[in-house]
Amino acid sequence: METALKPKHVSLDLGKGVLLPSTLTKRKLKDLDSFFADTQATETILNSGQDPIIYEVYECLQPQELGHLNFGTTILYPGKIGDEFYMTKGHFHAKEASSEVYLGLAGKGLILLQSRTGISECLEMSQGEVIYVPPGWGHRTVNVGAEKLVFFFMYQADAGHDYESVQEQGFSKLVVERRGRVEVVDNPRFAIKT
Ligand code: S6P
Ligand code: ZN
Repeated sequence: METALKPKHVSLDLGKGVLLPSTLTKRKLKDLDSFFADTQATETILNSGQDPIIYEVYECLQPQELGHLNFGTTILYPGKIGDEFYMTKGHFHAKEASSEVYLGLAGKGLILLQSRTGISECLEMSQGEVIYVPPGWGHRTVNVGAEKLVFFFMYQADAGHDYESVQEQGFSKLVVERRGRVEVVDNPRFAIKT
């Protein structure tokens, strides 16, 4: 067995979700402009000169090889674009056989899960909730609360990310606010490709 990679130690602020040392990626609205259903609302915000941060990802990345695990945290800000809550882009893992674990640390959220054939699930994410994402399920997290949604994740380092299939038509469900309530509704833009 190869032992060239030394064990690592990083520190996690459980409340804030800040993981150090790590690689930080910030996703702003401009990075997600074709992901929110209300493209008009997105355009209006961007044209007004604003580009709000939607989420931040702190990652401890290993070599992209079988046997290693990537892990980190995501901090998803509260807010809406039109009536749709702030969310991550969402992805399938390029290596279909790979899985992932999420652990809620703070805030109130949902995780949308979807198979390639369009079967969908929606699970709650909050402090102490552990979600197992089995192989083959696309996943997107949504902040439905007023505070930051913070969660920890861990997945196979060779999993890869497929964003293209999600970017084109989104997930089959949208998480929106209607009459002051959180609702999970059908995405009119979505159709299973045959
Ligand atoms: C990676 C894992 C998370 C997400 C992060 C941002 O497999 O699921 O680290 O990357 O929550 O979401 P997204 O969809 O922009 O990668
Ligand atoms: Zn993932």
